[in-house]
Amino acid sequence: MLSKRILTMQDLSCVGQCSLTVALPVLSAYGVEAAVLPTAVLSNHTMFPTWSYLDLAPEMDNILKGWADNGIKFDAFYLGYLGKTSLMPVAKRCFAEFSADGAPVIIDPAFGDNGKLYGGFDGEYVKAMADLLKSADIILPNLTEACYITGDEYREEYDREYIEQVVKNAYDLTGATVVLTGAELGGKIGEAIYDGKKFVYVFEEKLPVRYHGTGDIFASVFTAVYLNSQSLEKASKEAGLFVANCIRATDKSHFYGVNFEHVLSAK
Ligand code: PXL
Repeated sequence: MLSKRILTMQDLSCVGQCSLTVALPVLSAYGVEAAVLPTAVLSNHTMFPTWSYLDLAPEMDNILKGWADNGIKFDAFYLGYLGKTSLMPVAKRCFAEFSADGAPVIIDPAFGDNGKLYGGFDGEYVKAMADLLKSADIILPNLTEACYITGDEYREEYDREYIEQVVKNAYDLTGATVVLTGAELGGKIGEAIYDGKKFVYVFEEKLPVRYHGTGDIFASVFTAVYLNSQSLEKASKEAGLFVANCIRATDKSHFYGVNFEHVLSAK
C-alpha cells in the first residue's frame, strides 16, 4: 500500500511535547510518511521561562539542494512553528519546487494563544505569517492567531456572529479554507470550518483544563486524517476527540504537554 509522504516544517523542541516530537509519532501512527524540515532546535519550548535557540535557516539551501538532486517530492505540506520570518521564503520554495500533483498546503500559524504572542514573536512575524497563509489551502488558527492576522479585537466572551466575522475576515485575507480551533460556543469547544461558502461546526465536550501543545496534536491528527479522507469535518472530529482524550489522560499541571502517548498507544 502506498502511503502519502508529507513534509512537516516546524521546530524541534528537545523537551516539552510539541511541534516535531508530537508530529512525528502522530503522523506515523496514522499511516502517513513524515519527512521533516526542522526550522530550529530549542532546548525546550518557549512556555518555559528560558530556552536555547539554534536557527537552522543557514542549512536550508543545502537540504533543499539535496532534495532537488534526488528528485524528491511531497504529497502534502504541514507547517507549524517556524520561529523566524527568514523561514517563510524557504516554505514558499518548498511548495514551488517539491510539490507532487495536487499536494495540499496546511498551515498552523502557531504563534500565539490566550490573546498573546508566544515569546520571541512580534508584529513583523505576524505580518510575514499572514502573507505565507496566502499560499495555504487550509489554515488552522486558534482565535488569538486569527485576530492577530485579521486585526479583529480578541475577545474572551463572544457569540457565533463574532466567530463567523473573524473567520470570514481570515478567509478573505488568505483565500484558504479556515479551520478555527478552540471555538467555545454553547458550552462546548470545537472548530468553525469555512470554505468561502458555508460554515460547518464540529464540537467536543469542553474540559475544565487547558494544556500546552494540544494545538500541535490537533494539527497533526487533522493533517493525517484529512490526507487519507479528504474530509475537513472527519479530520476535525477525529482530531478534536483525540485531543480531548489526551487531556482526559493527563493529570499534571506544568509546562509539559499532554499524555498523548497513552492515547496513541491505545489507538
Ligand atoms: O506548541 C507550539 C509551539 C511550538 N514550538 C515552540 C513553542 C510553541 C509554543 O509555545 O514554544 C518552540
